[in-house]
Amino acid sequence: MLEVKNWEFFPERITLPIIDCNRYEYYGFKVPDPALIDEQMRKRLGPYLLDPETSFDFNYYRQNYIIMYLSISPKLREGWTLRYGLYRAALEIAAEESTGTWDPDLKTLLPEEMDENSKRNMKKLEAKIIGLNFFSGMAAIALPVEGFEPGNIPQLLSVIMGNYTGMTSAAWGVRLEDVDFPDKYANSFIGPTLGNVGIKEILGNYMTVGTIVKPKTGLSEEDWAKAARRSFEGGLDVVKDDENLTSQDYCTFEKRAQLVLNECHRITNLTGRNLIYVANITHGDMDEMIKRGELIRSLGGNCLMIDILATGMVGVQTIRKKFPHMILHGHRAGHGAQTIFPEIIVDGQPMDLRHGVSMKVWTLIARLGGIDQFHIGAPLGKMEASSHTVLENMEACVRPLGKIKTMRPICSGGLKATVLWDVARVMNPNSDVPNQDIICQAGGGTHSHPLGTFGGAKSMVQARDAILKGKSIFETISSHFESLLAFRRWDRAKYTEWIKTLTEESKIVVEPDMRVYMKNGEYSEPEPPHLSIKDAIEKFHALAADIRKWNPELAEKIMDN
Ligand code: CAP
Ligand code: MG
Repeated sequence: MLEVKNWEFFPERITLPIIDCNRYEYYGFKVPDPALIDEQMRKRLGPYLLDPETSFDFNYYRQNYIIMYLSISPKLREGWTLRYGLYRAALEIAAEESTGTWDPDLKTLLPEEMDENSKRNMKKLEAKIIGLNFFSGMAAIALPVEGFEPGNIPQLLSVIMGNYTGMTSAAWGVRLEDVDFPDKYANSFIGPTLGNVGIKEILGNYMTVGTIVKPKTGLSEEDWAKAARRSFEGGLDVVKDDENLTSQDYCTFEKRAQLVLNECHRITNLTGRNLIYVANITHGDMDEMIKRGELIRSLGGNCLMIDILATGMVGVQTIRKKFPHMILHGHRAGHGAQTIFPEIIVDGQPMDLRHGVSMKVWTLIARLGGIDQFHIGAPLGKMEASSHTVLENMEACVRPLGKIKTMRPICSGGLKATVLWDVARVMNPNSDVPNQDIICQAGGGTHSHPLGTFGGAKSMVQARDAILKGKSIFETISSHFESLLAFRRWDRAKYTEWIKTLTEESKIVVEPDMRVYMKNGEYSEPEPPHLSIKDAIEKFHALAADIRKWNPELAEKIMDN
């Protein structure tokens, strides 16, 4: 039997809209009533209460404090109301993450012994509870920006994802939902140096399509480079190392990089296209990471990848500083251990065990750290439970953040050509116009295509180009064999719908397109021919059975007499 102990569930779950907004207002915060605080609590935690004499101005806090928006399941003691427990937990967190500790009545130095600087600082550095919402169980805790070292992400994380996350004396579950950074603090970071705009200048102003070479482990350097070549020749803009491939004996970094970048240069010369090889320089030794970055740069590469959670932000910040002209690709492997909480149902009611850190916050951290393109999850993929979290992450890629540039969002994980129309549409929360300001990557969706890597790459590019030109799925299936096969394998429903639209007059393509993809999709050789259905069946026998099954009327006309 499921038993959930000591976890307070709050009836309301507030989800912010996908726009930059006043988070304090949208989360429904109110300055809490000081009457809720008893004398005992005031004595212990009084410094972290807002001064009731001063009127509250959110903008002042917004520009001078780092504001954490936390969901809290407070630990309650006998006789405490939920309100009291929430307020107390928030105050305990404020004390822990600023000037206090579990017994904040510190006597390290008596006031008369303390110098004027310490006295002033103690006052200035107090965190404040600026808002509570008793329906959603949330607290807005403002931490004075002076408590943070400019440009130091690990120090930032040691506070905003700090001790409080495990302080079970105050709360059982606590989740950092969002953060506001004052502009002056955000501006102390380098941020993306190319960012979304810089990447588009390299690749063009449309959806970027790419792949992760699969299988994840096992290919030799030569075979890896062969897969990369086929992917690039098929038309993909980006080919990347998988997150767990660095420099193992079976596929060393140096040899792989040399072979792949040779292919890149050859294909660029041939096609006029700019290409990106995403080289995974993740390592436990900073010197080695820098060495690998320098190798890529010396080989004419333009992109370095870091598994940001595994490596840590020291790695990201250092590489950002050392390689200002290269694209930094951020992989988020391992984020789920912090960002995903289990969904449980108690008495038919879904309950939120909110704990950890939202992916949106990690997206902001990656951006401050200097990542140019970042994995944010994908609608219709294998990783995300909801498209909404992907959109939230996208918002964090682009929301105003001082002078920090915007990051290019990467949708990846379980994608294939067949879903790109929907992905592009879902990724624009404001209208039906597809959002092409994204990178879509398909590993399995490229290399498991019935025609192999080259055909898989073609199918991705066909989808991308169709979306760009406003071409429908059915038109695309009819005019490209790679797309037809992709739908036949991965979206039977759409494929059968298409079969039903075929008539005696239809013309379709059932021959692979073997042409190397040229700049702007302009080929010198002719495209594979459009054939009548009768002729198409002769070339692609499986089509006959499909038509018999789903379009018997047509089958009767063209096959059965
Ligand atoms: C995708 C991928 C990426 C995921 C990570 C993988 O491969 O290479 O690491 O995209 O997820 O190993 O799963 P497939 P996310 O295309 O074969 O799924 O982007 O959500 O961080
Ligand atoms: Mg991967």
